[in-house]
Amino acid sequence: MYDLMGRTILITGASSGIGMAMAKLFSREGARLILCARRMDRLMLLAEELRAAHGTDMIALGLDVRDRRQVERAFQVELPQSFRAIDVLINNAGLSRGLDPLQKGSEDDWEEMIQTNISGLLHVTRQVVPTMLSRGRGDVVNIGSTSSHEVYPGGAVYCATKHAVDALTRGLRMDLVATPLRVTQISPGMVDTEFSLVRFHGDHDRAANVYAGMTPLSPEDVADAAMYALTRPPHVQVGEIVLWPTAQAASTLVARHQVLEESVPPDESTWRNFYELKE
Ligand code: NDP
Ligand code: 8X3
Repeated sequence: MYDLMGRTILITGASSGIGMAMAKLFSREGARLILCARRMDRLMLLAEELRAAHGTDMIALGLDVRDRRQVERAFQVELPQSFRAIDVLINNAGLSRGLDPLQKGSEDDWEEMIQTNISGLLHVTRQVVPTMLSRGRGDVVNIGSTSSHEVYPGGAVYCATKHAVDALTRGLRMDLVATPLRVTQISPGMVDTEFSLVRFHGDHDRAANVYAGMTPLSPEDVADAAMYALTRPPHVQVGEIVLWPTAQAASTLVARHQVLEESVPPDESTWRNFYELKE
């Protein structure tokens, strides 16, 4: 049986959504955790909760993955020796900003997505993978998206960053092929987290519309997929797990309950509506 007991798992973006659900699941399975995000207050609360529930050995690391110097300092100076033997790196920190057509898009939004979803993933990976190589073991799990493979109107830059995550995942797997390290991508469709709230810069109504009339994935569903990949025997490398909500068949095809058609006028935040009830 290959389990997570005693394995040291670093999760970026552990203060919310998918990263937080992974922290809870892995803690229950006996892992040691390094929780990273910018919002330290949230990480401290989570750490307190998991210590009380499972006695988890963990550390919270305030980290903006976009800042290369900060990431280097965190791993080379701040991280205590007892947490430096990282067994699993979960590159989860990421975001979308805006849903404007490219010709009207905000360059600040683009920069934030590119720096977080691509550069941030690279900065952390560059620090952690060499330490895995020196120990001859390790798993890297990148959180991609169905947007790693598809595009949708208004999502060009976000989708480009997730296509980049796919390229980086496959490239890293090639670069590590002669080593015991494994590289996996988990690619979910719509997941009910703070993702849409962040995309719409805190507009709750617009964010709620994204998931109206359908059942999205939960962050726990995504954590469960990562758990599957991480608990395969060492000779099995899960390349990618693509997870769709049952009511979603493509980035642009979502089945919603009829009620949405009457109550919510379609706008750019609900363009993915497919106004037919599933049989
Ligand atoms: P949330 O907004 O709930 O969580 C995002 C996490 O990323 C937060 O913990 C946030 O922490 C962290 N984060 C954002 N920017 C930075 C940064 N610069 N430095 C460090 N941490 C950062 O969204 P999700 O849980 O949904 O998103 C997690 C991942 O899943 C993302 O990569 C996203 O692209 C991907 N994804 C999401 C889907 C969805 O529909 N929700 C579907 C497919 C993929 P903090 O703000 O405290 O720094
Ligand atoms: C997030 C999935 O389709 O909302 O990566 O962009 S989607």
